[in-house]
Amino acid sequence: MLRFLTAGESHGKGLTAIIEGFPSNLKIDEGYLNKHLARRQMGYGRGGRMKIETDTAEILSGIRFQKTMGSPISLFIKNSDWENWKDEMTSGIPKEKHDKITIPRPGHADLVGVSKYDLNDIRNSIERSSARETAARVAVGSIARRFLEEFGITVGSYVENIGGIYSKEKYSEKLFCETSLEFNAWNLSVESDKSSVRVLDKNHEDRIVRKIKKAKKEGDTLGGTFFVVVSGLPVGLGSFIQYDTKLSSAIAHDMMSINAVKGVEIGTGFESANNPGSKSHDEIIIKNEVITRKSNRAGGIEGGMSTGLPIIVRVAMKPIATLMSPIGAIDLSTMKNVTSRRERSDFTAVPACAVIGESMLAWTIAKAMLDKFGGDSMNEIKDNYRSYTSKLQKRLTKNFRK
Ligand code: EPS
Repeated sequence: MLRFLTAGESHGKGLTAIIEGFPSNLKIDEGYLNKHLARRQMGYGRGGRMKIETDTAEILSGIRFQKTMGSPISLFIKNSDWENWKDEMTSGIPKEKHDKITIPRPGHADLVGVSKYDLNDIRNSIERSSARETAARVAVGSIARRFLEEFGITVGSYVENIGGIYSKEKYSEKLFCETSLEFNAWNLSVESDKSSVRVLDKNHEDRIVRKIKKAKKEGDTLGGTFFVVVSGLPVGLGSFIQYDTKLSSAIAHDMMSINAVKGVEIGTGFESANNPGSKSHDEIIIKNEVITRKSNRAGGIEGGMSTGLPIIVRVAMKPIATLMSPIGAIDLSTMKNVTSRRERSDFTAVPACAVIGESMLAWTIAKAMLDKFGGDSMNEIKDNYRSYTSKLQKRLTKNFRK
């Protein structure tokens, strides 16, 4: 069983992750993790924190001579900002007296957090609920991504809209027509990595940057939507047997676990709810002697299982809850109406969220791969994978021959 835990506060010493269940002999090094950590830090519209941090993962255990050993992998990402927070965040007794935070930000974990955990300072709720934790997830997801590469499976993303600004090009329509087995999802990221807001065309980028500049001036924040795609999959990851074995439920679960994510859609999801069946489903065809589909509106999932075509996930992120022009809240120390507190934050983090989405999708798929082809070493898993995939269509033909 593949699993991970993270620990760490936004302004504490750093973030830790422990991952268990990866097979032995997977090639990986810190450089690979750091490349993806740097991608998470990019994006026009981020706040001051990203200028302080250069996220790098230190491998503490589980990897020797750039190969996994099968033992738990532990990682550490230092918070450079800790230097400025040593007293405020000490686990001991602080030297100075600190003011408590008493005004919760609407839309953040502040109010429910202090209520639930019986806390007397909102700082204690802010720290762990901060999206800083997603740096650890990207490091974890990068190991999953490296594992998937061994099977020709790649993950990529691009931003569809920020603050309601969409491209004039209909990239998603092209995606839903994409049925080539050679399609490589990472190429989406090769393109979107070139853009300061992870979009696929310059005109779109310019319009979004203008919109973010306006939001900054007004002290406001912006959300948006992005696509995460994974390609090169075998047929039959996940299963239709139980509610919690469907790959689609695992994807929705893992995507919804990302801070500020409020919606997830697979394939043409909500649009298909408006269309008749004849315009929603993908005709089954045989192309170059291989069973495939004429289109991919299902977004690579039928019956909760992978069809082998790219899995297409669309994710909605709400605007960041910390506003420079605050909205109404209450002060818990007086129980009076006030405007909410300012705290350093991002104006938009949709581009970063797309990279986090890639990392979580890589994790979901790696887990499903290990469920299906599980073994203790890479060689064992590769043998299982080859034995299943090489005979799949032959078995189908034999089973149904009249
Ligand atoms: C983040 C670090 C945080 C925020 C952001 C994400 O740093 P700080 O709170 O010191 O500015 O920039 O977190 C949030 C938007 C949030 O609401 O918690 C990071 O490393 O991604």
